[in-house]
Amino acid sequence: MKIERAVLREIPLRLKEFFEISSGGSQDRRVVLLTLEGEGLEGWSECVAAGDPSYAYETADTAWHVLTDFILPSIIGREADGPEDLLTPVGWIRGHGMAKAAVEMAGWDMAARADGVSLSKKLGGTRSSVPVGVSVGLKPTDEALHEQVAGFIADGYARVKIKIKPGRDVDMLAGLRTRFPDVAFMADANSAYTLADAPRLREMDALQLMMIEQPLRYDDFLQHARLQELIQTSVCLDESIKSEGDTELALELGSCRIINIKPGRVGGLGVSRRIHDMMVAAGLPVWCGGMLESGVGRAHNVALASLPGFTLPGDISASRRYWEQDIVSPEFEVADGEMAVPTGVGIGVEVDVERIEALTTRVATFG
Ligand code: OSB
Ligand code: MG
Repeated sequence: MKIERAVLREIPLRLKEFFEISSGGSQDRRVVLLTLEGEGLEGWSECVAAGDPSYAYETADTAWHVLTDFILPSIIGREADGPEDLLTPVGWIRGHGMAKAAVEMAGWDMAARADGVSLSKKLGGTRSSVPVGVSVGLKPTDEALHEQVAGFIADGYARVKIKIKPGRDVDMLAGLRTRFPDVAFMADANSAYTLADAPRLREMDALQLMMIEQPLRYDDFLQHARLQELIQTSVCLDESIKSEGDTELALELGSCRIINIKPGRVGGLGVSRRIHDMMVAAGLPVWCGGMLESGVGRAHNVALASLPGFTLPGDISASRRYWEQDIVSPEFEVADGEMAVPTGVGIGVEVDVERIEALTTRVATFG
């Protein structure tokens, strides 16, 4: 495959409501979209870096910088072996996986279109619909939380993830468990605890949570392994897993029993698939996380989640959970806890280019 032209755009997209997690929050998303063109084909992707470095060190601005100053100028006009090989000329760049993933993922969309197949099929997906859950941000009161959770249960989500932090944890979760005895709940701490909190985290064992996600430091493996020995609830790693090497380390140490795979966080769909394969070989489940994506990033996530090892519901919610109006059509919907995997070529949804152009706050073109 050969990239003849690349267009990077940023658009503001306002979430329906403020989304708060222990490490920060946002309502106004800065969505960075990449279009690659070549050989009569195009490919779309979304860079998932947030506006601030609270979840990861990358931001919309660092990704813009690394993409426009280093990556995009280096990949134009070269014959590449496939999506992952697109990044070979910039193999010297350390980190910046979200910026790199944008290129690789647009490359996968292009490669699927070149073959005339869906991205799901191109990746080896085996499911025509995937189980999906919803992630609920921190709320100031239990009343507000219960009301939102009740709404999502009515929408049919297969599990509900609750953001927690010290002071909004065991009692809050116990209240939910009492009110909704049969709902599949899990908790996500976004690194809000230390190993000294193990006794508190162990109290959650009584609440039948599917897992607790990233309780300890964003870059820690050893302490997570120690915690996993002290609690019954499965630990799931999110922030800590940025590569295959991290996965190997987590498996070797026993830092978790589940991994939340986000293609942006690990540097692309190729790495995502290999982490999936490693986990399947270890007999452990994975699921696809989310970064409050627009429909473009969501399409990639749904395709990835159609691989056989993604047995747990993903953070892949309906477009209308996030946006008044998505930038793809048809919008993504949830029915009976499942989301249909698009069957059209490539990402399988139509990108609303006109609306994107009208919203664009900055653009950079290469080639
Ligand atoms: O920790 O999984 C997380 C959103 C932004 C940053 C980090 C996380 C999240 C979510 C939302 O939990 C998942 C989604 O619905 O996209
Ligand atoms: Mg998380």
